[in-house]
Amino acid sequence: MGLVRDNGVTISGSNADIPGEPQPTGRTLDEAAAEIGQRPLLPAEVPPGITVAVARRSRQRRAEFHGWRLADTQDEQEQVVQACVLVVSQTSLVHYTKRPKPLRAALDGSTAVPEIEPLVDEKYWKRRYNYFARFDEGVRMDPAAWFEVTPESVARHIADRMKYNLVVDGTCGVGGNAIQFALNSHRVIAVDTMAERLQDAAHNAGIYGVRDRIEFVCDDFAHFAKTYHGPQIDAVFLSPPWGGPAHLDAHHFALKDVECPDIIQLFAAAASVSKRVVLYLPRHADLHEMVLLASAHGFAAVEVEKVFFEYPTPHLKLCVIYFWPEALTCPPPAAKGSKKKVGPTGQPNSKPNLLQEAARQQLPCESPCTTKLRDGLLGLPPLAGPVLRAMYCRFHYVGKYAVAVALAFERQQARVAGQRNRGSEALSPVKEGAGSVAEGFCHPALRAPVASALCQAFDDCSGIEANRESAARLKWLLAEVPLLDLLCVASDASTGGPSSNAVSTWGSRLVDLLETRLPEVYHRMLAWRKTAALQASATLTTPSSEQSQTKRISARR
Ligand code: MGP
Repeated sequence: MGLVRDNGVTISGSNADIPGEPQPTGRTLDEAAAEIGQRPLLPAEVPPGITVAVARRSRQRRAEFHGWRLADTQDEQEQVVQACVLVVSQTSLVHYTKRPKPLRAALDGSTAVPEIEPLVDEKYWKRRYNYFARFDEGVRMDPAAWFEVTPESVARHIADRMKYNLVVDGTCGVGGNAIQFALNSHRVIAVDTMAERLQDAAHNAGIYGVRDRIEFVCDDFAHFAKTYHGPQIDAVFLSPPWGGPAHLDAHHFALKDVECPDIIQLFAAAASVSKRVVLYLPRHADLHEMVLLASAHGFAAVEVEKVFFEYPTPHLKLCVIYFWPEALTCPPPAAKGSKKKVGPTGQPNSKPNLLQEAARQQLPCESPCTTKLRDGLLGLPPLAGPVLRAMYCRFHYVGKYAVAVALAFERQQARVAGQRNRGSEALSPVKEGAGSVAEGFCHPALRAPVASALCQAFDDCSGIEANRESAARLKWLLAEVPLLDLLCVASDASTGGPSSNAVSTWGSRLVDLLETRLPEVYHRMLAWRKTAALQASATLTTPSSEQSQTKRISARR
Protein backbone atom coordinates (compact mmCIF):
# COMPACT_ATOMS: atom_id res chain seq x y z
CA MET A 1 0.00 0.00 0.00
CA GLY A 2 1.17 3.53 -0.67
CA LEU A 3 0.64 6.60 1.44
CA VAL A 4 -2.73 8.29 1.38
CA ARG A 5 -2.60 12.06 1.34
CA ASP A 6 -5.21 14.40 2.80
CA ASN A 7 -6.51 15.11 -0.69
CA GLY A 8 -7.22 11.47 -1.33
CA VAL A 9 -4.19 10.95 -3.56
CA THR A 10 -2.45 7.68 -2.88
CA ILE A 11 1.25 7.80 -3.59
CA SER A 12 3.99 5.31 -3.62
CA GLY A 13 7.52 5.60 -4.97
CA SER A 14 10.17 7.30 -2.89
CA ASN A 15 7.78 7.85 0.00
CA ALA A 16 7.30 4.16 0.35
CA ASP A 17 10.77 3.50 1.71
CA ILE A 18 9.19 3.21 5.12
CA PRO A 19 10.35 0.25 7.20
CA GLY A 20 7.78 -2.47 7.35
CA GLU A 21 5.84 -1.16 4.36
CA PRO A 22 5.47 -3.78 1.64
CA GLN A 23 6.98 -2.85 -1.72
CA PRO A 24 4.41 -0.80 -3.68
CA THR A 25 3.30 -1.81 -7.13
CA GLY A 26 4.68 1.37 -8.67
CA ARG A 27 8.28 0.65 -7.73
CA THR A 28 8.00 -3.04 -8.58
CA LEU A 29 6.82 -2.16 -12.04
CA ASP A 30 9.38 0.56 -12.25
CA GLU A 31 12.06 -2.08 -11.79
CA ALA A 32 10.66 -3.91 -14.78
CA ALA A 33 12.90 -1.97 -17.12
CA ALA A 34 15.95 -2.60 -14.94
CA GLU A 35 15.19 -6.33 -15.01
CA ILE A 36 16.05 -6.45 -18.68
CA GLY A 37 18.92 -4.04 -18.29
CA GLN A 38 17.27 -0.88 -19.56
CA ARG A 39 17.71 2.43 -17.78
CA PRO A 40 14.82 4.90 -17.72
CA LEU A 41 15.11 7.54 -20.42
CA LEU A 42 14.92 11.01 -18.85
CA PRO A 43 14.01 14.15 -20.83
CA ALA A 44 17.22 15.83 -19.67
CA GLU A 45 19.17 13.18 -21.59
CA VAL A 46 17.33 13.77 -24.86
CA PRO A 47 18.41 16.82 -26.87
CA PRO A 48 15.95 18.77 -29.04
CA GLY A 49 15.40 17.11 -32.41
CA ILE A 50 14.27 13.67 -33.50
CA THR A 51 14.99 10.54 -31.48
CA VAL A 52 13.61 7.04 -31.75
CA ALA A 53 13.02 5.72 -28.24
CA VAL A 54 12.88 1.97 -27.80
CA ALA A 55 11.21 0.40 -24.77
CA ARG A 56 12.02 -3.22 -23.92
CA ARG A 57 9.82 -5.11 -21.53
CA SER A 58 8.91 -8.72 -20.87
CA ARG A 59 5.42 -9.55 -22.12
CA GLN A 60 4.22 -9.89 -18.55
CA ARG A 61 5.60 -6.51 -17.46
CA ARG A 62 3.99 -4.81 -20.41
CA ALA A 63 0.65 -6.42 -19.61
CA GLU A 64 0.98 -5.30 -15.97
CA PHE A 65 1.77 -1.77 -17.09
CA HIS A 66 -1.40 -1.51 -19.17
CA GLY A 67 -3.53 -3.59 -16.84
CA TRP A 68 -4.11 -6.25 -19.53
CA ARG A 69 -4.69 -9.89 -18.74
CA LEU A 70 -2.20 -12.27 -20.36
CA ALA A 71 -3.43 -15.32 -22.20
CA ASP A 72 -2.17 -18.42 -20.34
CA THR A 73 -0.41 -19.74 -23.40
CA GLN A 74 1.84 -16.71 -23.77
CA ASP A 75 5.43 -16.89 -22.72
CA GLU A 76 5.73 -14.46 -19.82
CA GLN A 77 9.46 -13.98 -20.22
CA GLU A 78 9.35 -13.25 -23.93
CA GLN A 79 10.59 -9.75 -24.61
CA VAL A 80 8.53 -7.12 -26.40
CA VAL A 81 10.25 -4.24 -28.10
CA GLN A 82 8.28 -1.10 -28.83
CA ALA A 83 9.45 2.01 -30.56
CA CYS A 84 8.19 5.53 -30.98
CA VAL A 85 9.53 8.67 -32.61
CA LEU A 86 10.12 11.42 -30.07
CA VAL A 87 9.99 14.90 -31.52
CA VAL A 88 11.74 16.80 -28.77
CA SER A 89 11.18 20.52 -28.51
CA GLN A 90 12.29 23.00 -25.92
CA THR A 91 10.59 26.17 -24.71
CA SER A 92 11.96 28.70 -22.25
CA LEU A 93 9.33 30.73 -20.50
CA VAL A 94 9.89 34.14 -19.02
CA HIS A 95 7.20 35.38 -16.66
CA TYR A 96 6.66 39.08 -16.48
CA THR A 97 3.70 39.05 -14.14
CA LYS A 98 3.70 42.17 -11.98
CA ARG A 99 1.85 42.18 -8.77
CA PRO A 100 -1.60 43.59 -9.59
CA LYS A 101 -3.00 46.23 -7.28
CA PRO A 102 -6.27 45.23 -5.58
CA LEU A 103 -8.70 47.26 -7.67
CA ARG A 104 -11.96 46.30 -6.13
CA ALA A 105 -10.61 46.46 -2.63
CA ALA A 106 -9.72 50.11 -3.16
CA LEU A 107 -13.21 50.88 -4.35
CA ASP A 108 -15.57 49.05 -2.10
CA GLY A 109 -13.37 48.86 0.95
CA SER A 110 -13.48 45.07 1.09
CA THR A 111 -10.24 43.17 1.24
CA ALA A 112 -9.67 41.25 -1.96
CA VAL A 113 -6.75 39.28 -0.56
CA PRO A 114 -7.93 35.73 0.08
CA GLU A 115 -7.48 33.96 3.35
CA ILE A 116 -3.96 32.58 3.54
CA GLU A 117 -3.73 28.87 4.17
CA PRO A 118 -1.62 28.59 7.31
CA LEU A 119 0.11 25.47 5.99
CA VAL A 120 1.22 27.00 2.72
CA ASP A 121 4.95 26.84 2.35
CA GLU A 122 6.69 30.20 1.91
CA LYS A 123 8.10 28.88 -1.40
CA TYR A 124 4.60 28.46 -2.86
CA TRP A 125 3.21 31.67 -1.38
CA LYS A 126 5.97 33.67 -3.07
CA ARG A 127 4.91 32.15 -6.38
CA ARG A 128 1.23 33.02 -6.06
CA TYR A 129 1.26 35.54 -8.94
CA ASN A 130 3.05 32.98 -11.09
CA TYR A 131 0.19 30.59 -10.46
CA PHE A 132 -2.54 33.18 -11.03
CA ALA A 133 -1.56 36.68 -12.14
CA ARG A 134 -4.91 37.91 -10.78
CA PHE A 135 -4.44 36.17 -7.47
CA ASP A 136 -5.31 39.31 -5.47
CA GLU A 137 -8.76 39.47 -6.99
CA GLY A 138 -9.80 36.56 -4.83
CA VAL A 139 -8.42 33.42 -6.49
CA ARG A 140 -9.23 30.34 -4.45
CA MET A 141 -6.71 27.52 -3.94
CA ASP A 142 -6.92 24.37 -1.86
CA PRO A 143 -3.86 22.84 -0.10
CA ALA A 144 -2.97 20.48 -2.97
CA ALA A 145 -3.43 23.21 -5.58
CA TRP A 146 -0.47 25.11 -4.15
CA PHE A 147 1.93 22.51 -5.47
CA GLU A 148 -0.18 21.05 -8.29
CA VAL A 149 -1.60 24.00 -10.18
CA THR A 150 -0.03 24.78 -13.54
CA PRO A 151 1.68 28.18 -13.43
CA GLU A 152 -0.24 30.69 -15.53
CA SER A 153 2.59 31.19 -18.02
CA VAL A 154 2.81 27.44 -18.68
CA ALA A 155 -0.97 27.01 -18.84
CA ARG A 156 -1.18 29.89 -21.27
CA HIS A 157 1.60 28.49 -23.43
CA ILE A 158 -0.09 25.07 -23.58
CA ALA A 159 -3.44 26.68 -24.36
CA ASP A 160 -1.80 28.71 -27.16
CA ARG A 161 -0.83 25.39 -28.71
CA MET A 162 -4.23 23.79 -28.19
CA LYS A 163 -6.72 26.13 -29.84
CA TYR A 164 -9.71 24.01 -30.72
CA ASN A 165 -13.48 23.97 -30.70
CA LEU A 166 -13.73 21.65 -27.72
CA VAL A 167 -11.01 20.86 -25.22
CA VAL A 168 -11.54 18.62 -22.20
CA ASP A 169 -9.45 19.18 -19.09
CA GLY A 170 -9.70 15.77 -17.43
CA THR A 171 -8.05 16.84 -14.18
CA CYS A 172 -9.35 20.36 -13.67
CA GLY A 173 -8.29 21.03 -10.06
CA VAL A 174 -8.77 24.72 -9.28
CA GLY A 175 -8.86 25.59 -12.97
CA GLY A 176 -5.35 26.84 -13.86
CA ASN A 177 -5.42 25.09 -17.23
CA ALA A 178 -9.17 25.16 -17.89
CA ILE A 179 -9.22 28.98 -17.62
CA GLN A 180 -6.45 29.36 -20.17
CA PHE A 181 -8.12 26.87 -22.53
CA ALA A 182 -11.33 28.87 -22.23
CA LEU A 183 -9.45 32.08 -23.13
CA ASN A 184 -8.22 30.38 -26.33
CA SER A 185 -10.69 27.71 -27.39
CA HIS A 186 -14.42 27.89 -28.10
CA ARG A 187 -15.60 25.49 -25.42
CA VAL A 188 -14.08 23.67 -22.48
CA ILE A 189 -15.31 20.78 -20.37
CA ALA A 190 -13.54 20.62 -17.02
CA VAL A 191 -13.74 17.32 -15.16
CA ASP A 192 -12.66 16.60 -11.61
CA THR A 193 -13.62 14.10 -8.94
CA MET A 194 -13.81 16.72 -6.19
CA ALA A 195 -16.83 19.02 -6.12
CA GLU A 196 -15.13 21.63 -3.90
CA ARG A 197 -12.23 21.96 -6.32
CA LEU A 198 -14.67 22.47 -9.17
CA GLN A 199 -16.40 25.20 -7.17
CA ASP A 200 -13.04 26.91 -6.68
CA ALA A 201 -12.31 26.46 -10.40
CA ALA A 202 -15.67 28.01 -11.34
CA HIS A 203 -15.01 30.92 -8.99
CA ASN A 204 -11.53 31.45 -10.47
CA ALA A 205 -12.93 31.22 -14.00
CA GLY A 206 -15.35 34.01 -13.02
CA ILE A 207 -12.41 36.22 -12.09
CA TYR A 208 -10.91 35.66 -15.54
CA GLY A 209 -14.27 36.28 -17.21
CA VAL A 210 -14.60 32.82 -18.75
CA ARG A 211 -17.07 31.17 -16.38
CA ASP A 212 -19.68 30.75 -19.10
CA ARG A 213 -17.24 29.07 -21.51
CA ILE A 214 -16.50 26.16 -19.18
CA GLU A 215 -18.81 23.29 -18.38
CA PHE A 216 -17.82 21.79 -15.02
CA VAL A 217 -18.42 18.07 -14.55
CA CYS A 218 -17.88 16.32 -11.22
CA ASP A 219 -16.84 12.83 -12.27
CA ASP A 220 -13.91 10.48 -12.58
CA PHE A 221 -12.45 11.21 -16.02
CA ALA A 222 -12.31 7.49 -16.97
CA HIS A 223 -16.05 7.22 -16.23
CA PHE A 224 -16.77 10.51 -17.98
CA ALA A 225 -15.01 9.25 -21.11
CA LYS A 226 -16.90 5.96 -21.06
CA THR A 227 -20.29 7.67 -20.87
CA TYR A 228 -19.55 10.71 -23.03
CA HIS A 229 -22.02 11.28 -25.88
CA GLY A 230 -21.41 14.86 -26.95
CA PRO A 231 -19.77 16.66 -29.82
CA GLN A 232 -16.36 15.58 -31.00
CA ILE A 233 -13.62 16.26 -28.48
CA ASP A 234 -10.65 17.86 -30.23
CA ALA A 235 -8.15 17.33 -27.44
CA VAL A 236 -7.91 16.03 -23.88
CA PHE A 237 -5.49 17.53 -21.40
CA LEU A 238 -4.42 15.54 -18.35
CA SER A 239 -2.41 16.94 -15.47
CA PRO A 240 -2.63 14.08 -12.99
CA PRO A 241 -1.23 14.15 -9.45
CA TRP A 242 2.45 13.26 -9.33
CA GLY A 243 2.60 12.31 -5.69
CA GLY A 244 3.16 15.75 -4.15
CA PRO A 245 6.44 17.63 -3.77
CA ALA A 246 8.21 14.39 -2.72
CA HIS A 247 8.00 13.11 -6.30
CA LEU A 248 11.33 14.81 -6.94
CA ASP A 249 13.09 12.69 -4.30
CA ALA A 250 13.11 9.70 -6.64
CA HIS A 251 15.63 9.39 -9.45
CA HIS A 252 12.81 9.26 -11.97
CA PHE A 253 9.05 9.33 -12.13
CA ALA A 254 7.19 6.19 -13.18
CA LEU A 255 3.49 6.52 -14.01
CA LYS A 256 2.65 3.70 -11.62
CA ASP A 257 4.25 5.65 -8.75
CA VAL A 258 0.84 7.25 -8.41
CA GLU A 259 -1.59 4.50 -7.45
CA CYS A 260 -4.73 6.59 -7.49
CA PRO A 261 -5.76 7.78 -9.98
CA ASP A 262 -4.27 5.25 -12.37
CA ILE A 263 -2.63 7.58 -14.94
CA ILE A 264 -2.38 4.80 -17.52
CA GLN A 265 -6.11 4.14 -17.31
CA LEU A 266 -6.80 7.88 -17.50
CA PHE A 267 -4.68 8.03 -20.63
CA ALA A 268 -6.46 5.06 -22.20
CA ALA A 269 -9.82 6.72 -21.48
CA ALA A 270 -8.62 9.97 -23.04
CA ALA A 271 -7.30 8.21 -26.14
CA SER A 272 -10.67 6.49 -26.56
CA VAL A 273 -12.53 9.81 -26.92
CA SER A 274 -10.03 12.00 -28.72
CA LYS A 275 -7.19 11.68 -31.19
CA ARG A 276 -5.16 14.22 -29.21
CA VAL A 277 -4.06 13.62 -25.63
CA VAL A 278 -1.69 15.97 -23.84
CA LEU A 279 0.03 14.84 -20.64
CA TYR A 280 1.57 17.23 -18.11
CA LEU A 281 4.43 15.41 -16.38
CA PRO A 282 7.43 16.03 -14.15
CA ARG A 283 10.82 16.77 -15.64
CA HIS A 284 12.13 13.35 -14.65
CA ALA A 285 9.33 11.30 -16.26
CA ASP A 286 10.54 8.10 -17.90
CA LEU A 287 10.12 8.55 -21.65
CA HIS A 288 10.18 4.78 -22.19
CA GLU A 289 6.78 4.72 -20.55
CA MET A 290 5.58 7.28 -23.09
CA VAL A 291 6.68 4.81 -25.78
CA LEU A 292 4.57 2.09 -24.16
CA LEU A 293 1.54 4.41 -24.04
CA ALA A 294 2.04 5.61 -27.60
CA SER A 295 2.43 2.10 -29.04
CA ALA A 296 -0.62 0.78 -27.23
CA HIS A 297 -2.82 3.59 -28.53
CA GLY A 298 -1.60 3.87 -32.10
CA PHE A 299 0.62 6.96 -31.88
CA ALA A 300 3.72 6.53 -34.02
CA ALA A 301 5.24 9.82 -32.87
CA VAL A 302 4.83 12.06 -29.85
CA GLU A 303 6.13 15.51 -29.12
CA VAL A 304 8.05 15.91 -25.90
CA GLU A 305 8.17 19.56 -24.96
CA LYS A 306 10.72 20.39 -22.31
CA VAL A 307 9.57 23.54 -20.54
CA PHE A 308 12.30 25.65 -18.99
CA PHE A 309 11.93 28.58 -16.64
CA GLU A 310 14.42 31.33 -17.24
CA TYR A 311 14.38 32.66 -13.66
CA PRO A 312 16.02 32.63 -11.20
CA THR A 313 18.40 30.58 -13.35
CA PRO A 314 17.42 28.68 -16.52
CA HIS A 315 16.24 25.23 -15.45
CA LEU A 316 14.05 22.43 -16.75
CA LYS A 317 10.76 22.79 -14.90
CA LEU A 318 8.46 20.15 -16.38
CA CYS A 319 7.50 18.25 -19.53
CA VAL A 320 4.44 18.36 -21.70
CA ILE A 321 3.92 15.29 -23.87
CA TYR A 322 1.70 15.82 -26.91
CA PHE A 323 0.24 12.61 -28.26
CA TRP A 324 -1.22 14.04 -31.42
CA PRO A 325 -1.07 13.32 -35.16
CA GLU A 326 0.59 16.70 -35.74
CA ALA A 327 3.80 15.35 -34.19
CA LEU A 328 4.17 13.33 -37.38
CA THR A 329 2.79 15.68 -39.98
CA CYS A 330 4.63 18.87 -39.01
CA PRO A 331 8.16 19.80 -39.93
CA PRO A 332 10.66 19.19 -37.11
CA PRO A 333 11.00 21.98 -34.53
CA ALA A 334 13.98 24.31 -34.55
CA ALA A 335 16.89 22.62 -32.85
CA LYS A 336 17.54 25.48 -30.45
CA GLY A 337 13.98 25.70 -29.15
CA SER A 338 12.14 28.91 -28.50
CA LYS A 339 12.09 31.55 -25.84
CA LYS A 340 8.71 32.98 -25.01
CA LYS A 341 7.70 35.87 -22.82
CA VAL A 342 4.40 35.20 -21.14
CA GLY A 343 2.52 37.87 -19.30
CA PRO A 344 -0.66 37.90 -17.29
CA THR A 345 -3.88 36.79 -18.95
CA GLY A 346 -7.47 37.93 -18.57
CA GLN A 347 -7.71 41.69 -18.19
CA PRO A 348 -4.59 43.80 -18.69
CA ASN A 349 -2.56 44.05 -15.56
CA SER A 350 -2.10 47.81 -15.93
CA LYS A 351 -2.17 50.44 -13.24
CA PRO A 352 -5.68 50.71 -11.80
CA ASN A 353 -7.55 53.80 -12.91
CA LEU A 354 -10.02 54.61 -10.17
CA LEU A 355 -12.00 56.93 -12.43
CA GLN A 356 -12.46 54.17 -14.98
CA GLU A 357 -13.48 51.78 -12.28
CA ALA A 358 -15.98 54.25 -10.81
CA ALA A 359 -17.55 54.83 -14.21
CA ARG A 360 -17.64 51.08 -14.78
CA GLN A 361 -19.77 50.64 -11.70
CA GLN A 362 -22.27 53.29 -12.85
CA LEU A 363 -22.92 51.64 -16.18
CA PRO A 364 -26.17 49.75 -16.47
CA CYS A 365 -25.13 46.56 -18.19
CA GLU A 366 -21.90 44.51 -18.12
CA SER A 367 -20.80 43.07 -21.42
CA PRO A 368 -17.44 42.80 -23.11
CA CYS A 369 -18.63 45.32 -25.70
CA THR A 370 -19.63 47.98 -23.19
CA THR A 371 -16.46 47.46 -21.22
CA LYS A 372 -14.37 47.92 -24.34
CA LEU A 373 -16.24 50.96 -25.48
CA ARG A 374 -16.32 52.52 -22.04
CA ASP A 375 -12.62 52.00 -21.60
CA GLY A 376 -12.16 53.56 -25.01
CA LEU A 377 -14.23 56.60 -24.05
CA LEU A 378 -12.65 57.04 -20.69
CA GLY A 379 -9.17 56.32 -21.79
CA LEU A 380 -9.03 58.97 -24.55
CA PRO A 381 -6.11 61.36 -24.69
CA PRO A 382 -5.95 64.47 -22.47
CA LEU A 383 -8.46 66.86 -24.02
CA ALA A 384 -11.02 64.54 -25.56
CA GLY A 385 -11.23 62.49 -22.40
CA PRO A 386 -12.46 65.19 -20.02
CA VAL A 387 -14.90 66.56 -22.63
CA LEU A 388 -16.46 63.15 -23.23
CA ARG A 389 -16.51 62.35 -19.55
CA ALA A 390 -18.27 65.67 -18.83
CA MET A 391 -20.80 64.94 -21.55
CA TYR A 392 -21.34 61.51 -20.20
CA CYS A 393 -21.87 62.74 -16.65
CA ARG A 394 -23.90 65.93 -17.38
CA PHE A 395 -26.03 64.75 -20.24
CA HIS A 396 -26.38 61.16 -19.38
CA TYR A 397 -28.73 60.42 -22.25
CA VAL A 398 -26.11 61.56 -24.82
CA GLY A 399 -23.63 59.11 -23.36
CA LYS A 400 -26.23 56.37 -23.30
CA TYR A 401 -27.10 57.08 -26.92
CA ALA A 402 -23.44 56.96 -27.95
CA VAL A 403 -22.98 53.67 -26.14
CA ALA A 404 -26.11 52.17 -27.72
CA VAL A 405 -25.04 53.16 -31.25
CA ALA A 406 -21.55 51.79 -30.74
CA LEU A 407 -22.94 48.57 -29.28
CA ALA A 408 -25.24 48.01 -32.25
CA PHE A 409 -22.30 48.58 -34.57
CA GLU A 410 -20.08 46.14 -32.62
CA ARG A 411 -22.80 43.48 -32.54
CA GLN A 412 -23.24 43.72 -36.29
CA GLN A 413 -19.51 43.35 -36.81
CA ALA A 414 -19.39 40.36 -34.44
CA ARG A 415 -22.23 38.71 -36.39
CA VAL A 416 -20.38 39.14 -39.69
CA ALA A 417 -17.15 37.79 -38.15
CA GLY A 418 -19.06 34.85 -36.63
CA GLN A 419 -20.57 33.94 -40.01
CA ARG A 420 -17.13 34.06 -41.54
CA ASN A 421 -15.68 31.83 -38.82
CA ARG A 422 -18.47 29.28 -38.85
CA GLY A 423 -17.55 28.21 -42.36
CA SER A 424 -14.02 27.43 -41.31
CA GLU A 425 -12.76 24.19 -39.75
CA ALA A 426 -12.00 23.57 -36.09
CA LEU A 427 -9.27 25.86 -34.84
CA SER A 428 -6.07 23.99 -35.23
CA PRO A 429 -2.64 24.70 -33.85
CA VAL A 430 -1.09 23.38 -37.01
CA LYS A 431 -0.91 25.80 -39.88
CA GLU A 432 1.71 24.32 -42.13
CA GLY A 433 2.46 20.89 -43.39
CA ALA A 434 -0.56 19.09 -42.00
CA GLY A 435 -3.16 18.11 -44.53
CA SER A 436 -0.63 17.77 -47.31
CA VAL A 437 0.73 14.62 -45.66
CA ALA A 438 -1.31 11.41 -45.90
CA GLU A 439 -2.60 10.11 -42.59
CA GLY A 440 -0.04 8.11 -40.64
CA PHE A 441 2.83 9.08 -42.92
CA CYS A 442 5.85 11.14 -41.97
CA HIS A 443 6.16 14.74 -43.08
CA PRO A 444 8.81 14.85 -45.90
CA ALA A 445 11.03 17.07 -43.74
CA LEU A 446 10.93 14.47 -40.97
CA ARG A 447 11.91 11.48 -43.11
CA ALA A 448 15.69 11.95 -43.17
CA PRO A 449 16.04 12.62 -39.40
CA VAL A 450 13.63 9.80 -38.53
CA ALA A 451 15.51 7.38 -40.79
CA SER A 452 18.85 8.22 -39.20
CA ALA A 453 17.30 8.08 -35.69
CA LEU A 454 15.93 4.61 -36.53
CA CYS A 455 19.38 3.49 -37.61
CA GLN A 456 20.88 4.85 -34.41
CA ALA A 457 18.27 3.13 -32.29
CA PHE A 458 18.39 -0.28 -33.96
CA ASP A 459 21.18 -0.78 -36.43
CA ASP A 460 23.79 -3.03 -34.97
CA CYS A 461 26.12 -3.05 -37.96
CA SER A 462 29.10 -0.81 -37.48
CA GLY A 463 30.04 0.03 -41.08
CA ILE A 464 29.36 3.65 -42.04
CA GLU A 465 28.59 2.63 -45.63
CA ALA A 466 26.06 0.00 -44.51
CA ASN A 467 24.50 2.52 -42.15
CA ARG A 468 24.17 5.08 -44.93
CA GLU A 469 22.52 2.53 -47.16
CA SER A 470 20.20 1.50 -44.35
CA ALA A 471 19.23 5.16 -43.73
CA ALA A 472 18.54 5.72 -47.44
CA ARG A 473 16.33 2.61 -47.55
CA LEU A 474 14.44 3.71 -44.45
CA LYS A 475 13.93 7.18 -45.86
CA TRP A 476 12.40 5.66 -48.97
CA LEU A 477 10.26 3.31 -46.84
CA LEU A 478 8.98 6.25 -44.78
CA ALA A 479 7.41 7.67 -47.93
CA GLU A 480 5.75 4.33 -48.73
CA VAL A 481 4.68 2.85 -45.40
CA PRO A 482 2.80 4.47 -42.50
CA LEU A 483 5.28 5.18 -39.70
CA LEU A 484 3.49 2.98 -37.20
CA ASP A 485 3.77 -0.08 -39.50
CA LEU A 486 7.42 0.60 -40.14
CA LEU A 487 8.11 0.92 -36.41
CA CYS A 488 6.43 -2.45 -35.82
CA VAL A 489 8.61 -4.14 -38.41
CA ALA A 490 11.72 -2.36 -37.11
CA SER A 491 10.98 -3.41 -33.51
CA ASP A 492 10.30 -7.02 -34.49
CA ALA A 493 13.49 -7.10 -36.54
CA SER A 494 15.42 -6.12 -33.44
CA THR A 495 14.20 -9.20 -31.58
CA GLY A 496 14.96 -11.49 -34.53
CA GLY A 497 13.28 -12.05 -37.88
CA PRO A 498 12.91 -15.13 -40.10
CA SER A 499 16.62 -15.15 -41.00
CA SER A 500 17.66 -14.59 -37.41
CA ASN A 501 21.07 -16.12 -36.92
CA ALA A 502 24.38 -15.12 -35.45
CA VAL A 503 25.51 -13.15 -38.51
CA SER A 504 22.26 -11.52 -39.61
CA THR A 505 22.07 -7.79 -38.97
CA TRP A 506 19.05 -5.72 -38.00
CA GLY A 507 18.97 -4.28 -41.54
CA SER A 508 18.85 -7.70 -43.19
CA ARG A 509 16.19 -8.95 -40.77
CA LEU A 510 14.14 -5.83 -41.52
CA VAL A 511 14.28 -6.58 -45.25
CA ASP A 512 13.29 -10.22 -44.60
CA LEU A 513 10.35 -9.14 -42.51
CA LEU A 514 9.29 -6.67 -45.18
CA GLU A 515 9.26 -9.48 -47.73
CA THR A 516 6.90 -11.59 -45.63
CA ARG A 517 4.71 -8.85 -44.16
CA LEU A 518 4.58 -6.19 -46.85
CA PRO A 519 5.49 -8.05 -50.07
CA GLU A 520 4.18 -5.30 -52.34
CA VAL A 521 6.33 -2.67 -50.67
CA TYR A 522 9.24 -5.10 -50.70
CA HIS A 523 9.04 -5.57 -54.49
CA ARG A 524 8.66 -1.84 -55.06
CA MET A 525 11.72 -1.35 -52.89
CA LEU A 526 13.70 -3.80 -55.02
CA ALA A 527 12.65 -1.92 -58.16
CA TRP A 528 13.65 1.39 -56.52
CA ARG A 529 17.05 -0.05 -55.54
CA LYS A 530 17.58 -1.27 -59.10
CA THR A 531 16.70 2.11 -60.61
CA ALA A 532 18.88 3.89 -58.06
CA ALA A 533 21.80 1.54 -58.84
CA LEU A 534 21.37 2.08 -62.60
CA GLN A 535 21.27 5.85 -62.14
CA ALA A 536 24.36 5.71 -59.96
CA SER A 537 26.28 3.69 -62.55
CA ALA A 538 25.09 6.05 -65.31
CA THR A 539 26.42 9.06 -63.41
CA LEU A 540 29.65 7.17 -62.87
CA THR A 541 30.09 6.34 -66.58
CA THR A 542 29.06 9.74 -67.96
CA PRO A 543 32.03 11.76 -66.66
CA SER A 544 34.52 9.08 -67.76
CA SER A 545 33.13 9.01 -71.31
CA GLU A 546 33.32 12.81 -71.30
CA GLN A 547 36.90 12.56 -70.10
CA SER A 548 37.87 10.12 -72.87
CA GLN A 549 36.27 12.40 -75.45
CA THR A 550 38.32 15.36 -74.15
CA LYS A 551 41.41 13.18 -74.28
CA ARG A 552 40.65 12.24 -77.89
CA ILE A 553 40.18 15.92 -78.84
CA SER A 554 43.43 16.96 -77.18
CA ALA A 555 45.28 14.05 -78.90
CA ARG A 556 43.96 15.17 -82.30
CA ARG A 557 45.29 18.66 -81.57
P1 MGP B 1 7.54 22.47 -8.30
O1 MGP B 1 7.06 21.81 -7.08
O2 MGP B 1 7.40 23.95 -8.43
O3 MGP B 1 9.00 22.06 -8.54
O4 MGP B 1 6.83 21.79 -9.53
P2 MGP B 1 10.16 22.82 -7.86
O5 MGP B 1 11.19 21.85 -7.46
O6 MGP B 1 9.66 23.69 -6.81
O7 MGP B 1 10.67 23.68 -9.04
P3 MGP B 1 11.89 24.60 -9.00
O8 MGP B 1 11.60 25.62 -10.04
O9 MGP B 1 11.98 25.18 -7.63
O10 MGP B 1 13.06 23.73 -9.33
C1 MGP B 1 6.85 22.44 -10.77
C2 MGP B 1 5.46 22.47 -11.32
O11 MGP B 1 5.06 21.14 -11.48
C3 MGP B 1 4.41 23.09 -10.42
O12 MGP B 1 4.28 24.44 -10.62
C4 MGP B 1 3.17 22.37 -10.84
O13 MGP B 1 2.57 22.99 -11.93
C5 MGP B 1 3.68 21.05 -11.27
N1 MGP B 1 3.40 20.04 -10.26
C6 MGP B 1 4.10 19.78 -9.15
N2 MGP B 1 3.52 18.75 -8.51
C7 MGP B 1 4.01 18.18 -7.28
C8 MGP B 1 2.46 18.32 -9.25
C9 MGP B 1 1.51 17.30 -9.12
O14 MGP B 1 1.48 16.52 -8.19
N3 MGP B 1 0.60 17.19 -10.12
C10 MGP B 1 0.58 18.04 -11.17
N4 MGP B 1 -0.33 17.88 -12.11
N5 MGP B 1 1.46 19.02 -11.31
C11 MGP B 1 2.39 19.16 -10.36
